[in-house]
Amino acid sequence: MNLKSHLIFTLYTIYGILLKGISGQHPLVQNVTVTEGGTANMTCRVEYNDNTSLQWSNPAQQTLFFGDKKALRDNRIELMHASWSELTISITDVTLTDEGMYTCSLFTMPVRTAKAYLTVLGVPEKPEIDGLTKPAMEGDHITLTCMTQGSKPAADLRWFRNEKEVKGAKEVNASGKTFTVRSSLQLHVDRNDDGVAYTCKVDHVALSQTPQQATEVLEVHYAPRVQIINSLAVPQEGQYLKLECVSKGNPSPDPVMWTKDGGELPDLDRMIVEGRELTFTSLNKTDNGTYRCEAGNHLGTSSAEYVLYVYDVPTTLPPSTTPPLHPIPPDPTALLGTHASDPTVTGSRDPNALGQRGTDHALIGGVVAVVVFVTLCSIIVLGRYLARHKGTYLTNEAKGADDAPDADTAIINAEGNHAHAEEKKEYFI
Ligand SMILES: *[C@@H]1O[C@H](CO)[C@@H](O)[C@H](O)[C@H]1NC(C)=O
Ligand SMILES: *[C@@H]1O[C@H](CO)[C@@H](O)[C@H](O)[C@H]1NC(C)=O
Ligand SMILES: *[C@@H]1O[C@H](CO)[C@@H](O)[C@H](O)[C@H]1NC(C)=O
Ligand SMILES: *[C@@H]1O[C@H](CO)[C@@H](O)[C@H](O)[C@H]1NC(C)=O
Ligand SMILES: *[C@@H]1O[C@H](CO)[C@@H](O)[C@H](O)[C@H]1NC(C)=O
Ligand SMILES: CC(=O)N[C@H]1CO[C@H](CO)[C@@H](O)[C@@H]1O
Repeated sequence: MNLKSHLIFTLYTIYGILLKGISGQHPLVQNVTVTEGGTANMTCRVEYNDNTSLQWSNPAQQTLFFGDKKALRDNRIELMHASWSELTISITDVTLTDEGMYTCSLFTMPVRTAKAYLTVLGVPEKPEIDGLTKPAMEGDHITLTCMTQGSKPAADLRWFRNEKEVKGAKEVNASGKTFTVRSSLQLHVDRNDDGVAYTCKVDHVALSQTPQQATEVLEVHYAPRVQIINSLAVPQEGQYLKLECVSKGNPSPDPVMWTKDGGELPDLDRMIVEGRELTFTSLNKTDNGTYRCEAGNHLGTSSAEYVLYVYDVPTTLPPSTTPPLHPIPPDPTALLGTHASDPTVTGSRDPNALGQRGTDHALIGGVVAVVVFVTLCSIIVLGRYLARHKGTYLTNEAKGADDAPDADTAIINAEGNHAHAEEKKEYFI
């Protein structure tokens, strides 16, 4: 090591000691955040100290502690640690008024200070939900309002409909140092809201573990809705049939009422009404008709109808060749059933139940009838069309006819194209 480098090294060492001395003689503090009611530890440190005293003072410039000596009479403020290098005090049961800039001073010449800001978080109060009418009526418009006071900074409110978050409208209102937060939720009440829980949760830094929340369960009153459930898809003579009148309403509907074709039930020996059920112990052809059940509460009455047609037991039937006048598409369950009549012609309201042998005749007859009917219609339509256009049809064939496979389609195409038809009229007349 030569002289020059030795000199530089020595200079750096002296410079370093000087720097350390200056910075070490400076108090160091940190900002503190504490929840209302909690304890705040205010620490002031100094790295190098020639036994100079440290002091903490509050935002009002009152001295709290001078070294280990208490200066302000306040039971909440205590000394935690006092040494030449550190002065720590604690403030218990912190209130919002304790918030502010605290100063640590080191009494050198001149005095050096450091400032620490004490932030006090306001804990939001338990939220309250307002605006609920109990019970609510179906169709009502109601506004639920959730409110929490005392939060600092302003809390966030979130709404949940049965655990699923829904959006509310938030409004923040400052009151003193804290905030009053409101969130409202507009509902158009419907029967699906009956029994639904609406929860308002408070989100806030001061509530990291246990969020505050309030829950209200909606009770919705609505008029009943009635439906009849039948135990047989294709009721046959002699069978047992149960009709159940399923009604849902709130308040729960009064006992249901059964009628047949607008009058009383005719045969109470075989037709047994028990609660919501009407049972036929043994169906008879005379039982066919329209059965109606009615249920109501103070909000209204509703009814449902069931048309019963009692089919013959298939094997005992003479064959029938009369095709149905208005065939009704078969109940899908009828296809799965084992009963013998053809499901394509036997609807649940079809008054002409057919035996196995009658089916073939009916099918053939039906096909022939359809073919004849279609042919007749074609002729009539074609005839009318030709007559209207007085023979000019041959020279001005309808556009739609060009690519049609047959006359029927051609007519349908041409008829379906009204604009063309109008054009043609102008030409021909
Ligand atoms: C304050 O300091 C004391 C003693 O060091 C410690 O027990 C306590 O947990 C501290 N409180 C906070 C809020 O830091
Ligand atoms: C600080 O004070 C203590 C006694 O309280 C004394 O022993 C010590 O030498 C002093 N230090 C300085 C650097 O003055
Ligand atoms: C302490 O808080 C004050 C006031 O809020 C702020 O100006 C300062 O930057 C903060 N200091 C630190 C180290 O966070
Ligand atoms: C605070 O709330 C009151 C009603 O509670 C309202 O009249 C007032 O306008 C609100 N103030 C602000 C600043 O929103
Ligand atoms: C159906 O009722 C009529 C008249 O009540 C009765 O004569 C007939 O035997 C009954 N049929 C069956 C299958 O019970
Ligand atoms: C009461 C009622 O609707 N009776 C009908 C039962 O079915 C026959 C046809 O088989 C009808 O003629 C009845 O009117």
